Amino acid sequence: MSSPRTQKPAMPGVQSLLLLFMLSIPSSQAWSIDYPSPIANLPSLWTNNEATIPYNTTYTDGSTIRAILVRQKPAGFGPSFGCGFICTTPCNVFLFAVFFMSIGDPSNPAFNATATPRVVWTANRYRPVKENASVQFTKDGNLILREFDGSLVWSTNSTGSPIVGMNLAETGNLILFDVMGKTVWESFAHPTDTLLVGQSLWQGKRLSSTSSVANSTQGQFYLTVLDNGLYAFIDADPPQFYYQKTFNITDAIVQSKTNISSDQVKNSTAHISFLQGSFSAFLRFNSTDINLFDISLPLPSSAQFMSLEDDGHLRVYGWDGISWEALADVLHVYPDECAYPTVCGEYGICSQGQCSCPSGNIGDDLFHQLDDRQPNLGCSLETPLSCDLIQYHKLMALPNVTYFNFAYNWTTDEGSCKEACLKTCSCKAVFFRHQNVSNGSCFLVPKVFSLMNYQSEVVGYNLSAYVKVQMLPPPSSKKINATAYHIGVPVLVAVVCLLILMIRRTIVKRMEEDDPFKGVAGMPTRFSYKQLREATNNFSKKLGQGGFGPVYEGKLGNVKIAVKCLRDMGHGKEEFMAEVITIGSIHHINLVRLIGYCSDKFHRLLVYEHMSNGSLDKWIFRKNQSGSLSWATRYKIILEIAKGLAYLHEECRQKIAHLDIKPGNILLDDNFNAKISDFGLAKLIDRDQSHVMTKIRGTRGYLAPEWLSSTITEKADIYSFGVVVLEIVSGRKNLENNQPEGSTNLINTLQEKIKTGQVLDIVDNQDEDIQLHGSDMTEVIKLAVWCLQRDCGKRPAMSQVVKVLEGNMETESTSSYDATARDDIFDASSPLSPVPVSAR
Ligand SMILES: *[C@@H]1O[C@H](CO)[C@@H](O)[C@H](O)[C@H]1NC(C)=O
Ligand SMILES: *[C@@H]1O[C@H](CO)[C@@H](O)[C@H](O)[C@H]1NC(C)=O
Ligand SMILES: *[C@@H]1O[C@H](CO)[C@@H](O)[C@H](O)[C@H]1NC(C)=O
Ligand SMILES: *[C@@H]1O[C@H](CO)[C@@H](O)[C@H](O)[C@H]1NC(C)=O
Ligand SMILES: *[C@@H]1O[C@H](CO)[C@@H](O)[C@H](O)[C@H]1NC(C)=O
Ligand SMILES: *[C@@H]1O[C@H](CO)[C@@H](O)[C@H](O)[C@H]1NC(C)=O
Ligand SMILES: *[C@@H]1O[C@H](CO)[C@@H](O)[C@H](O)[C@H]1NC(C)=O
Ligand SMILES: *[C@@H]1O[C@H](CO)[C@@H](O)[C@H](O)[C@H]1NC(C)=O
Ligand SMILES: *[C@@H]1O[C@H](CO)[C@@H](O)[C@H](O)[C@H]1NC(C)=O
Ligand SMILES: *[C@@H]1O[C@H](CO)[C@@H](O)[C@H](O)[C@H]1NC(C)=O
Ligand SMILES: *[C@@H]1O[C@H](CO)[C@@H](O)[C@H](O)[C@H]1NC(C)=O
Ligand SMILES: CC(=O)N[C@H]1CO[C@H](CO)[C@@H](O)[C@@H]1O
Repeated sequence: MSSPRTQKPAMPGVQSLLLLFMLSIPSSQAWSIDYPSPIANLPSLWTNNEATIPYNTTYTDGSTIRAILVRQKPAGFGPSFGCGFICTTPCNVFLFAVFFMSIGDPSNPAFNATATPRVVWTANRYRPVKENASVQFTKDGNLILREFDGSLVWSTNSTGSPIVGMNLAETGNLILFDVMGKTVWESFAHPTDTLLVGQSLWQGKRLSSTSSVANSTQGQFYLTVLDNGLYAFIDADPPQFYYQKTFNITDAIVQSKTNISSDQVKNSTAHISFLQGSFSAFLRFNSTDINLFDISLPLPSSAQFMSLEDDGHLRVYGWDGISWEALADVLHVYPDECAYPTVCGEYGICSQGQCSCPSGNIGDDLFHQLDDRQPNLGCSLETPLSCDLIQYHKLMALPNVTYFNFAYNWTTDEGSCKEACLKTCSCKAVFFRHQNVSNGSCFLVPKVFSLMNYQSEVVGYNLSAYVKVQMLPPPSSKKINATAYHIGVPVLVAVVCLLILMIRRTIVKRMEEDDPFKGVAGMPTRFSYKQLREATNNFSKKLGQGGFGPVYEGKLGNVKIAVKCLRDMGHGKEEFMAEVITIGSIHHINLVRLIGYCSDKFHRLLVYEHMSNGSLDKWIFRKNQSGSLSWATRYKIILEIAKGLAYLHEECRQKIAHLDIKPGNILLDDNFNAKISDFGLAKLIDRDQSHVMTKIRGTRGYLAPEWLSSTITEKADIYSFGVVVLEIVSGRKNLENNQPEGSTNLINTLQEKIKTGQVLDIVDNQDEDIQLHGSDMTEVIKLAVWCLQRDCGKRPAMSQVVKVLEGNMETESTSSYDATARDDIFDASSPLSPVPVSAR
């Protein structure tokens, strides 16, 4: 069946004729679908699923609507309004909304499924709901949205006269009305990011952009009516406006030929209305509106809406019969397109639509682009501003640069203006607009959005712009020089000696700064932060998130590297260097090699060799069998971990306890050789002067029992090694991430199996290797149990473990398998309030 709505009218005249024709047909005859009525009466409950809301349609882009009210327009004559639940792909969360939609029978080829619905009002933009959420129109006359579990998400909270019905008006306004038909609540009074024709924005209310096209959450822009004008702001602390159109109330009163006292003006409220062909501001007093200004808009030929978008533009869209077309950009920001706060990102300078980063005389390297391929994402300071180093803040002049708007409130001279910024840590940039030779207006900016290029001849004023940058303290001994003047001669001799010492130290230090290991073979190389940023392509590919900070993949020449960015560094540079020397001097085939490091005022990074097969946990906890490791490989990995640990514990010049042995810290190279990573870092991070561990460190599930009470030694690693061995053999985690308190962990399970003599039950029983290697597995489990002894004195040394694994020694026969599960050190009753720093 072909229906008239498939025809596209050639001329507007024909269209209106057709419209009349269509409207004269009873809808039940023209369409086979029963659309919901635009009016609902009390009481009603709708649950968000297809069974209870039968009018559902899925569009080509995957968005789905479930409408509870529909204000119908015949297909082909502009979109209809719907009210109900709507989702976009992948459709796991819904908004309760009013939307424009194309209607029709989805199974009918004439229905245009590519015409995606457009949301114009949302109840729950902050908190989308799931399938089976409900919307209820209650007896006391409220509209309430509840999540599927019954929790309250949103309510109209209307009070006053009891409500009897709900109507979706022709304008798209969702209305709750009382028995007299009077409006008690309306969606038009609570706009989100969109205004419809006939809708107003009242003084004090905001029209807020969405975060992005795909994310309905409130974004950073808002349009608002204040008592003196219409403003558009970008949210910051404090918000900065980028558009302003002030009211001339005196003039408006004169124009309106009314007699209003200044008292009445104070009592009045301003609003701006989206009308047919204009965006007009009014002052309302005593239920009369007087016109303040009009911004003219294209006259509507079909449906229109106005939306504050995620780029800060306020645009009008019109329906052209097939899709929405942008008709007007309502805010005429001065001087041009560049005057929007995010057009070039933070610190980006916009010039005729092109973005660049500030560069000045102080040095060319003070800013870098966040993404070389997307200059409009903005720029970031090479060295972040630090309030602790405020004495090294400098202002970098930006010639021919201006800002999108100014809220000047201070007249002074340029020097005082700059000084005020330098003295205030929160000031990030300063603009000075020259008025006469000596004076001008000063504007301090606490957060720098996009900047823009300008020509003073064009804008008609002269401006000086500066952005604040961070310089680094120079390594010098000036302070001592200065004090020497004020001290007597005898003291002077001492001071001179001291000075010589200091200078020597400084020279030595400067050499160290350069590269303490320069020319020492096998020692880690020093890199600059910039080099590593480039090597990692601006830290774009994250390999993982370790307990000490994130790890990124990088490339030095053709060699792949892994760069670990250490965070929470409580230490000074010298301690860091000392530890880097220690770690860098350790070489063993089963330890991940440290290639280099970076240390400056703000960054501590370590550069390691790249291990192509990633960490062991990805291999042993695989759910599917494909790609799982053979028994031979697993055995080899266990032996290699043991060798690496034996080296750290017994063969290094300085004994090193790892303190976070777990599969995530065992890395595999392309031949599945195992290497231990992160060794030496526990000490680096939080051992204080007295060499006592200040926090529980390590990972839940791998912690030895003595963490609660006694001194921590390398024996804690042996316990963790025991856990890792069990995990490798069983293919199971000792403690699952979200395992509830008190449920059985792997060690407890093992203890029970030992009692019944069925140790091999813990081995993944789908594993075919078990038939072939059962006795080897039993031996390895026995070894693990030896390592898991509660009494750390009873655990073997790592060298003994290696001997057992190489077949040169027997596992010491423990009288009982006294393995112990130490989940209880995380009990709430525990006196230590442990913070497992790297728990994942
Ligand atoms: C359906 O809409 C799309 C764009 O939204 C348009 O390209 C297409 O021509 C329309 N189809 C019909 C039959 O109107
Ligand atoms: C929604 O509720 C219906 C009826 O109670 C139930 O059959 C369905 O499984 C629920 N859907 C979800 C996703 O919970
Ligand atoms: C309605 O009232 C509840 C509880 O008093 C409150 O949490 C909620 O923010 C209110 N909702 C609106 C839209 O004002
Ligand atoms: C939506 O944006 C908000 C705020 O910008 C953000 O917190 C949230 O994670 C985003 N949601 C999605 C699904 O991207
Ligand atoms: C308001 O308009 C009148 C006449 O157009 C003008 O004289 C006056 O300066 C204006 N006031 C403001 C505050 O702009
Ligand atoms: C306006 O009102 C004042 C008193 O409020 C009165 O003196 C004056 O004559 C009135 N003017 C006109 C034009 O009505
Ligand atoms: C201001 O408005 C309030 C209520 O809206 C009214 O009671 C009051 O008399 C008004 N004042 C003036 C000066 O109009
Ligand atoms: C408000 O308007 C009404 C009728 O338009 C009028 O009778 C009344 O005097 C007005 N009040 C004020 C304070 O202007
Ligand atoms: C100028 O405005 C800023 C922020 O609004 C405020 O902190 C500052 O005190 C003002 N300065 C003067 C001189 O009013
Ligand atoms: C500059 O302007 C300020 C006021 O804006 C005034 O006080 C001062 O005298 C002027 N200086 C000169 C040199 O004109
Ligand atoms: C600034 O603009 C002027 C012309 O308006 C030009 O002569 C000058 O070279 C520009 N300065 C810089 C640093 O671009
Ligand atoms: C109008 C519409 O498409 N209704 C559908 C809603 O979902 C049910 C169940 O999937 C369908 O049977 C209806 O045809």
